[in-house]
Amino acid sequence: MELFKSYRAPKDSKVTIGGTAYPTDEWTNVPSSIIGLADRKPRLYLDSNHPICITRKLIEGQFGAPEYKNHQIPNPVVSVHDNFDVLGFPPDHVGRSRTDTYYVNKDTVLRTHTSAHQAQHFREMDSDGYTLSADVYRRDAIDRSHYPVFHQMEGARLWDRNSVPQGKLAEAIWKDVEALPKHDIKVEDPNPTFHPERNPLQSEFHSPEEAEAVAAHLKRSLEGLIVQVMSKARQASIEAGDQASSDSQPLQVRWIEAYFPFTSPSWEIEVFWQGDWLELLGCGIVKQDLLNNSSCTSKIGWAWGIGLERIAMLLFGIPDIRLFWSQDPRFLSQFHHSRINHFRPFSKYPACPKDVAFWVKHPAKGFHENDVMEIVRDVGGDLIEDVKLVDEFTHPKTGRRSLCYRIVYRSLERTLTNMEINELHERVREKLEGEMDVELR
Ligand code: FA5
Ligand code: MG
Repeated sequence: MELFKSYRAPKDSKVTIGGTAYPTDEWTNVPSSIIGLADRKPRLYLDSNHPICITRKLIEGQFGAPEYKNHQIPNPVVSVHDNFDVLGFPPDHVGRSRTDTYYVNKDTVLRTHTSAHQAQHFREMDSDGYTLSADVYRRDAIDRSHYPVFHQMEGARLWDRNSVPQGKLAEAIWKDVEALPKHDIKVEDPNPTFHPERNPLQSEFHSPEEAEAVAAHLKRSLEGLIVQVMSKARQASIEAGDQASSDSQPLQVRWIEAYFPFTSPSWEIEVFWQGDWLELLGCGIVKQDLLNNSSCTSKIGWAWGIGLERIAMLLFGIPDIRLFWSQDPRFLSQFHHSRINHFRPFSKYPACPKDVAFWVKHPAKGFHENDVMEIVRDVGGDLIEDVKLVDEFTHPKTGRRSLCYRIVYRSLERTLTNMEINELHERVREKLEGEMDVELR
């Protein structure tokens, strides 16, 4: 894997993504490394022998015709309006900040989620439901399950009040719930379907019975998917002769309450994986305002957004999200369309942790951890496995804050030399000092 080159578009210039040139301005913060990934062909989710594509097709199989239409949307450049405004993100929502989102310019971003296409698809929908898959972009933490470019699939299912006799909507939805396949895994779900403060019913628009029915359909549909994923993953690990994992405890799955500006109530599903809870998806009952503004006034329904890498990691036993971008034949040659098999690690090369500590010079000016992440990623690219805050203190006299980050360098493909790690680390240090308001210690 090639090292990311650090580059920021100069003001009054243009940036080209997918062959289209966009004017830049003081909002622009898309580095060329990210544009390189956006332009990679074939796109991972359209490359039939790639685990991301195999995963997409598996999920599409669970949410397929005729009930659902399956779409893919290759161009990642969307308006701020579609990514945030239409979905009801408040003006001060953190998701909008330049520390979290890649801006092409003031009005245009690399989509941060597939929900950016919801309103348009509601407007144009000619089936009961749809899925749409795409690459999405976020300035985010760096670890085994987070990457600045990843893939999501959005799903939605609506019911039309006008297609059933008055007052019979909940009953009609329950009929559809009953028609879904049943399963026997235990899913922890300790919370009520809605809660007045934590997870409100849209009582202005939906009766409790209607919301219960939609929620039941949403949860049963997604649990069906998880059961399918778990059984395929298990079978793959048995075929690989991985006795430890095939004998092991059943995967633990739980529902937790969540918040999204465009659904209420909302939830997330987590599974216990590699010793920790891993979030797979977010979902909820679509805000009626959004439907009303998208020519769906008489409809009610649910939506979800799944992280495809997270599902693929479970399915194929892939331990590190960076692997999906590997061009190494030892990775790519292991996967074949419509086959779920367990990943055979080619080798675990040694990790090299290095710390960097600094004073934040003017805390009031705003310090954001994602800027640290971006600088580290810019210098080290896929040679960075993990970045974590390991120490933090405030000087008792001066009141200054000191932070220490541990950067774990590790290649997925070879052993790194001390010299090259030292060189990378030195460049990280220089860039932190040059570009952020910090003083190295
Ligand atoms: C969303 O993006 C919502 N749009 C999901 C949604 C859709 C909610 C429709 C309601 C209705 P969230 O930020 O939680 O939610 O991301 C969804 C999933 O993307 C996560 O559960 C996770 O599986 C995956 N994900 C998020 N960030 C990353 C990342 N940096 N790397 C890899 N996967 C990620
Ligand atoms: Mg989430």
